[in-house]
Amino acid sequence: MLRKMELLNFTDLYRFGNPFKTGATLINFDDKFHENSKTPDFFEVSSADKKIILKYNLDEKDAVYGLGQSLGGINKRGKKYRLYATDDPLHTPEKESLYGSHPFLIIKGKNTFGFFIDFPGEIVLDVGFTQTNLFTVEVSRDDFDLYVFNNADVFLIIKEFLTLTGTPYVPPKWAFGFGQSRWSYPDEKTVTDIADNFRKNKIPCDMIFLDIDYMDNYKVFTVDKKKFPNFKKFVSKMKDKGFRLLPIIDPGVKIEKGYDVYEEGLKNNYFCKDEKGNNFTAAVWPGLTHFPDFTNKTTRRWWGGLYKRLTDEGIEGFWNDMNEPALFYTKEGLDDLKKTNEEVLSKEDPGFDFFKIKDKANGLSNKASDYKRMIHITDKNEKYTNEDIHNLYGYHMTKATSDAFSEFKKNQRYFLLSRSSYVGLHRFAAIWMGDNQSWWEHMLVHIKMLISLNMCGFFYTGADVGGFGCNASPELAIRWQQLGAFTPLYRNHAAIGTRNQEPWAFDEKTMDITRDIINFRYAMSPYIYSEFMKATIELKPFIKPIFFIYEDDISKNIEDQFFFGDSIMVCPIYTPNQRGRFVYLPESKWLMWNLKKYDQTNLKIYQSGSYFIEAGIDEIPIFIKENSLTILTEPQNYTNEKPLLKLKVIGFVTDKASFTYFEDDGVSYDYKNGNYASLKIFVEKKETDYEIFFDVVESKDNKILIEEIDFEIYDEKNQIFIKKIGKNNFYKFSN
Ligand code: MIG
Repeated sequence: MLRKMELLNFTDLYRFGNPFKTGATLINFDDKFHENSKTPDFFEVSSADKKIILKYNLDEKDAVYGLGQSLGGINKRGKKYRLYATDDPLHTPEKESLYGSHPFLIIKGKNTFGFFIDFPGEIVLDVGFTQTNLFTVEVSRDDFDLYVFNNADVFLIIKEFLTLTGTPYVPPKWAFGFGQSRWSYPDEKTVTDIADNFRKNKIPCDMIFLDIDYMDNYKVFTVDKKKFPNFKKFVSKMKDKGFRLLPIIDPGVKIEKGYDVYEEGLKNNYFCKDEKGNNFTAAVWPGLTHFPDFTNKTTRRWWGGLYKRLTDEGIEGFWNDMNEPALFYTKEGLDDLKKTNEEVLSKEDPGFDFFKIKDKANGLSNKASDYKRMIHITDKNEKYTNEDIHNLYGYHMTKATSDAFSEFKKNQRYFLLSRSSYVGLHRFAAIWMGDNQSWWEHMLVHIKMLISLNMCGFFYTGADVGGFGCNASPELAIRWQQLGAFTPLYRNHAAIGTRNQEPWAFDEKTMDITRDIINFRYAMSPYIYSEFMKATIELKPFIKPIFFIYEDDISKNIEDQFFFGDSIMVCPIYTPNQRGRFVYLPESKWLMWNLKKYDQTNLKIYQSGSYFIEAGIDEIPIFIKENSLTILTEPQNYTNEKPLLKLKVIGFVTDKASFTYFEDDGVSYDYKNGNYASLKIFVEKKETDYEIFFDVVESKDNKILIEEIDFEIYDEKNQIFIKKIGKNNFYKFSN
């Protein structure tokens, strides 16, 4: 059965059957349907044993954007995708699934429109892979909501999608600083050394991540007393030095008599069941575990409450890992392997038959038949197999975390990453991009995923800088640090057994260059924070591809340059042994900054066109857009070390430009009620010089603290206009 209704500004909702309520959208649309609609606009619909297939004929020139966390290009054409949350530790190009499911897409071309399929099970999309011009979407059940966004403007489509699904998550201000991670920094001594190395080497850093080895035997919500004899004291000591410690949390609860989390879960029936009604059991890091049934509200409340054990010790954020959920193996899987391969296993020398078993043994992880056996029981006592609602496990786990935070940390922002996600999670947490490798190819994947994720509401995101798996070379580490400086979540992370990749892990020169990069990141902090807040208020992605802004034929092809905020276009170098790269400069004129140090400006005007831009290993080409401004400040060891009193505005103004500097406490949600200050800076070109004026808006608790601004404004002839303006002048034109 298909029903239809119109909503918001230009959205049509088509309801197939009786969908599971995922929580992705904020509004409950149960009433106002027209009965029995015809088929949805744009798509041809067919069905085959409980599946629904949507078909769309692509025009030669159509581009398809979206799908958030997925491989392939920003233009998704020419590949197949399977939305089914998967812990895949090797992101090679042919892979179809990663950790999250974000079924939001935009087709731009002959017809331009967007659509979102709200469905928590498997969706397979063939975007012109099997047949060049045929786009098919196969939804594995005939119960789902299809939202069609009817508009020709991509930004309006995204805004409508975010109006429907919610405003993006805003982390505390310190989360825009740098974070150092490794699997693992397992004890006090190691963490202390890392922290001291940052301060000793004068490299800014705000966050240190604790991977699984901080726990006692991987028992979730425990801290190993031998490794951290007084955790609370240690957390507070680190905070005094300007470091937040961010522990990892896994969903699997170790089966161990006497372990209170296990005992509580058992007693209260909080765990997922198997088909026989026993607690579902699978192995992950702690060995055999049970999995909380997060679809259930009571379980979520219990789980969320457990984080309090760590927040009571001073912890202000977490990363929820393994929540696809990842399963190493189950007893049933092992038995099956033994039974069906008895012949091979009993042989003393299995010969080539060994390879058959090897593949099957690998197939024990994240096995479809195990997800089918894993049972959820909702608040309304409805039963679902995990397969039915697979893509919601991480979403619900992380919802449990964030709901708890909003209870015991009232009006306080928190840091929260989740590995698995679904649309809607972007309202209350962030995701990182999972287990990439120290491969140059994965830097390009990082750029593309960053853009696609921003389209889907995941504004605050990033990949493991330096690469997670494999060993990083010094050159790769530097280039990736440069790229990472222009991603909202800026975290260096590496897997166990790989080469260390902290800034000092290579050689003196690599460390010096890395220090300059991270210093630049901190110098940019007022720009980043102001632009990020603006993005969330306007519901417009913080990171944007250039073809969302420029409509020319060349821009459409450029997938390796992006806008960081509205004023800066970044052209990262992501291939080895390159001392430069080709860039395309659309439409207007540009001010190039071949960035070395935050306080060394050596800028040059470029006309629009294609160029090879030279860039040494310590340089990264960025371009300031014509008639726009950026702002910098002095870097600090960590966010809010000192009050921010001075700004420097660097601008390229041939007519007029403005920038809104945003200031609030950086930790509460007061900004939502207008409790923040902003300083709007205007620069206008006159005959011989520039006119500069301001608009100050202040609130009850937030005044503009800036005392002085240095202006460095360039005109089209590369002439520099310099001026210093003191606080008193800010108020001249303000109300
Ligand atoms: O099976 O906790 O993506 O960031 O370091 C691997 C160990 C489990 C996967 C995460 C990664 C983390 C790692 N985890």
